[in-house]
Amino acid sequence: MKSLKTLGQFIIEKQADFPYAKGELSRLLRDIGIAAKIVNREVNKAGLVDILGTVGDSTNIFGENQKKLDVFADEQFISALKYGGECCFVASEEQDEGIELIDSGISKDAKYIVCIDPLDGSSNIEVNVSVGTIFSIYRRVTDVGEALCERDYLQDGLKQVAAGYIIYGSSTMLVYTTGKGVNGFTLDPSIGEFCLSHPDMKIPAVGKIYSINEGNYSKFPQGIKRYIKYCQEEDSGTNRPYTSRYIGSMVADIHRNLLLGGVFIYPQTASQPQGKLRLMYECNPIAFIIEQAGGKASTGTQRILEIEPIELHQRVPAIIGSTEMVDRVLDFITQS
Ligand code: P6P
Repeated sequence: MKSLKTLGQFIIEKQADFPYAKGELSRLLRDIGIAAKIVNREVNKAGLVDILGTVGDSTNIFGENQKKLDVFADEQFISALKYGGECCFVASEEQDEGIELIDSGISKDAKYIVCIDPLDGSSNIEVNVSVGTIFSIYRRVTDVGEALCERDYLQDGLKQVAAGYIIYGSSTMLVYTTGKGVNGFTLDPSIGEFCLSHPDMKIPAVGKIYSINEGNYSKFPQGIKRYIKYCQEEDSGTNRPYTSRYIGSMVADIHRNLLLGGVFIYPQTASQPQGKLRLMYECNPIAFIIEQAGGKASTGTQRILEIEPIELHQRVPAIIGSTEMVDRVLDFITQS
C-alpha cells in the first residue's frame, strides 16, 4: 500500500507547488476525477447494453433512461462542476453556448473557467473503441462579482492553469498537467481510485508512428501529402517506413503517441479549411499536455497555444507530438 498514491493525495501534495493556492484548483481537479469515474461506469456498461439490450429503447436493460452517452457525460461533468463550487463558467462541446454557473449560488465566488469535450470520439463507443474526455482550465480574468465576459472564456492556450484527459480504454486513465510536468493515473476499480501509474510522463523526441486519416489524402495540402510519402519511404537510417496508426479517437491516438513517440495530424482540407478539431477543448488542452511532456503542437503555421481565440467552438489544424517529427512536418509545409 505504501507505493499507492491516489489522485487526491497527489493533488494535495502538489498543491504546495502553488504557494498562494487555497485548494480551489485541487477541489476542481478532484470534482473532475469523480465525474470521470461515473462516466467510466456508464461507458463500460454501454458495451454490455449493446450486446444484451436493444439499443434505441427509451430504457436500457438496467431499467434506467438510456441517454446518448455523450449527453450523459456532458450532464455528469457539468453537474460535478456546478455543485463542486469552484467553476464559474463551462464551455462544452455538447453545448452551443457556454454555461454560467454563478447563478447556482454555490459557485458565486468561483475563480475557474472549464472548457470540456465530455466524450470525444463517442461514435466509436458502439464498436468498442477507446474514447475520452478532454478538459482545459483557466482562471477568470474579471473579478468575482463582476459580469463574466469573453475575456474570461476566450483566453489563449498559454493562459491555461491546468489541462487533462481521461481515456476510457482497456484501462481508464486520467492524465493531466498544471504546468509542472505531466502525470498519469490509472483507475483501480477494486478501490474506485485513480492511482499514480505514470509519473512525470515524457514524449520521446522521435518515434515511428504517424497518425492521420489517409482517407482524406486527396484533400490534404501538398506539404502534408509529401510528408505522408516521406513516412512511407524505405530508409533504415531514419527508421522508415514509419507505422501508420489511426484510431479516430483523438485522446487514444494522442495517448499512444505520448507513450511511444509519434505525430498526430489533423490538417485543414478543401472541405474543412480550418481543420476539424476544436481549439478550446481539444487542441489547446492536448497541446498544453504534449508541450509539458517535451513535445510540440502546431497548426502548421503557428504554435497552437499562442492562438488568440475568437469563438468557443472554433476549429484549428493540428500537428501534435514528438518534437523532431512535428518539425519534419513543418519543414514539408514550409517547402511546399
Ligand atoms: P475523422 C472524433 O470525432 C474526433 O473529434 C477526434 O477525436 C478524432 O481525432 C477525429 O474526430 C477523427 O475525425 O474525420 O478522421 O473521423
